[in-house]
Amino acid sequence: MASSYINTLEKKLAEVTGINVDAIRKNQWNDLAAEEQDIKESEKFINSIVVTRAAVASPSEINPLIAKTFELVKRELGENGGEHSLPALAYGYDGLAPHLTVDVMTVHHTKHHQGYINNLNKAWVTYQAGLAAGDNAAVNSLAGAILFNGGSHLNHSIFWTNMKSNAGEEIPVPTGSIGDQINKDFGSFEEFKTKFTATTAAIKGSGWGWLGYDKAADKLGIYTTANQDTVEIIHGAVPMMTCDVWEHAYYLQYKNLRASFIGGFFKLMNWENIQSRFDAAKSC
Ligand code: MN3
Repeated sequence: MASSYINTLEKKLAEVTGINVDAIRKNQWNDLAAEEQDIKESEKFINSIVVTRAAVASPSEINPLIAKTFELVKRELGENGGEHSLPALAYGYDGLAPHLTVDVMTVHHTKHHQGYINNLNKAWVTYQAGLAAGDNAAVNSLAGAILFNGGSHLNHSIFWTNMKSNAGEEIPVPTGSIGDQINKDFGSFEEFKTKFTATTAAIKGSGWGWLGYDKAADKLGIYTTANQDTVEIIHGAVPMMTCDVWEHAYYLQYKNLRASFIGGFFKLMNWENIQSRFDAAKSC
C-alpha cells in the first residue's frame, strides 16, 4: 500500500514545482508502511497540493517535518524556535582527553556546532516570515535547511551528553535496566559494541551511528542516519546514544581511522546519561 502511495505522490509532485521529490522521498515517507498515522498525514499533504495551472503548485499544507524538527529540539534542549544556542558541556574542552583532544573538541563545539545553530536561527526568521505571508511554497522550500541544521543541532546536543571524562583505557560497561536490555537485545555488551562499531564505521560518507529505542517493539536497535538526519524522524526510534562520524569529529586526531575513533568514543561513554534517556523513553 505504501509503495503505490509513494508512486502516486511522486507522479503528482513531478507535475508541479516547488517541492523537492528527493527530499520528501528520503525524509518524509521512509517509514510510511509502519505508520498508519503518517499515512493519514501524507494523504492530507498530497491532497493539499493543488495544481492551479500547468506546472504551478499551490500547497496548502506545510511539510510536517519542519515543526517536528523544532519539537524534537525543544524536547532535548527546552529551546523555543529561533532561540537556539550552543549548549554548555558538562566537561571542559580538555575533559575528554586523551580519547578526544582539546583541539578536536574546541573546533567541533565552537565552530561546527555553532555554525549549524547560526543557520537554524536564520532559517527560523525566514520560516516565520513565510508563515506570516501565508507563502507555504516558500516555507516548504526551507524544509531541507531546517532538517539539516536543526537535525545537526539536535544530534550534536545528544552526542555531547553521551560522553564523560575518562582519562583511562577501560571501557565503561552499562549496568541497570539499560545494561539488561542490551544483553537481551544484542546477546552481550561485547556483541553490542562489535556490531555498533562495525555498523557505524561502515557509514558511507558523513553521518551518525545510533543506539535507539523502538517503543512499540520494546527493543533497542543500532541505526545509522546520513548527513544530519536524526534517528527519530528517519527510523522512528527514540535516541539513546549517538556517535558523530563526520570527519570533523575525529580527523584531526585519528586521521582516517574511523573505527579507532569509535573505540575511543566507547571509553568516554556516559551510561548514566543513556540510562536516563532509556528511563524517560520507557515512561512516556
Ligand atoms: Mn559534528
